[in-house]
Amino acid sequence: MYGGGNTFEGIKNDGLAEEDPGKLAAFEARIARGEKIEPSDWMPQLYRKQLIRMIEQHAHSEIIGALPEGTWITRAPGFKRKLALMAKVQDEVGHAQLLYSAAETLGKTREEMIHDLITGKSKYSNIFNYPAFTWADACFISWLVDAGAIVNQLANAKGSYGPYCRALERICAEESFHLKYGHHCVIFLAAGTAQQRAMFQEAINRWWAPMMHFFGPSDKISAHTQTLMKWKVKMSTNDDTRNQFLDMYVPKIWELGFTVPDPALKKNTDTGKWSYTEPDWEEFKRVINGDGPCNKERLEVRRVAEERGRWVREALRSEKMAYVEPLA
Ligand code: BYC
Repeated sequence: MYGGGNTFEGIKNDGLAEEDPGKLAAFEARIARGEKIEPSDWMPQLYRKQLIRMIEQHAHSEIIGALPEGTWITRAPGFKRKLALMAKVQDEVGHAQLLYSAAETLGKTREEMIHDLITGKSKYSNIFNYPAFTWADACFISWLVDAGAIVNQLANAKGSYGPYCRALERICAEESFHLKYGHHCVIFLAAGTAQQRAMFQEAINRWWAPMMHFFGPSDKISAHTQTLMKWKVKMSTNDDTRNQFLDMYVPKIWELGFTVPDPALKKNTDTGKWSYTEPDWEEFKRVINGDGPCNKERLEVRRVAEERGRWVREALRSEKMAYVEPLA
């Protein structure tokens, strides 16, 4: 099992003994009936901490996830692609705002969350710590990383915490446009020259391992799955979500004539489950703990943005703002 990570000095999935047994039973009965838990409702401390950890990490992933694709806005091939990519990146940052607001309902301020991100205390998705070298890498993110995110988010939108579920519903609606955009970009490369096809194949080869890691460690070693599924925060285990992604997207990759860099990858028709080479969980741990190819660069961009934006935040908070005359 993982040590519990950096947030809250490591969340241990116990401590329920300190909760009022009657309140805990009533809370769990509500979840079993499929009711939504709202911010002012009673909830166990562990549920609150786990939700803050997960929603905050999700928000950070959106805001950091805007960076690898964002670097391609100025170099996107053609005006239409530039416009679409700019809108997509803007959406991703908007998703972070929705998620930060959902996490704030649980009592952690946005300032604390941003502080924990830029000081490396909080995690964010492994996959955004890899460089997008080519336009095909940006296309891989728009199609397949977004696809993976949708599989996860559609399931969790049916979960138990109202503000997170409502944010996920809105996010999924926008993500479905991103998916269409990403797929269109990939079809264009697939139907293009040998060089364009080779470029996308290289992108698959580079991104496959991080993509397999994206769904989280295997169920055998996942630290939080059991607790989160019991309380319907997570609606599918890491392995099941990974399997659903493989089921939906590997056939589409193969249909386009591309290959996946895993000789062991195949669907077992009797069980409906995919077999694959076990991902390298040591590499995953290194990357999520700050030692991936781009971790330092990604956090530095956010740190500088935070510093440069300080005057705007201060100006907005300033009392003088109240006296600005509206434009006629
Ligand atoms: N990356 O017990 P486990 C997007 C950590 S953005 C980094 O299985 P859990 C997009 C985990 O936090 C959407 N860390 O954890 C944006 C834990 O460490 P701590 C991204 C990971 O929570 C822009 C430890 O490993 N989606 O798509 O039960 C442009 C043990 O793991 C990862 C979300 O954020 C990872 N991949 O399950 C384009 C979804 N996986 O906290 C696209 C929301 C695990 O104890 N999150 N860890 O230190 C989730 O659904 C769940 O948190 C996870 C992990 C399935 C990711």
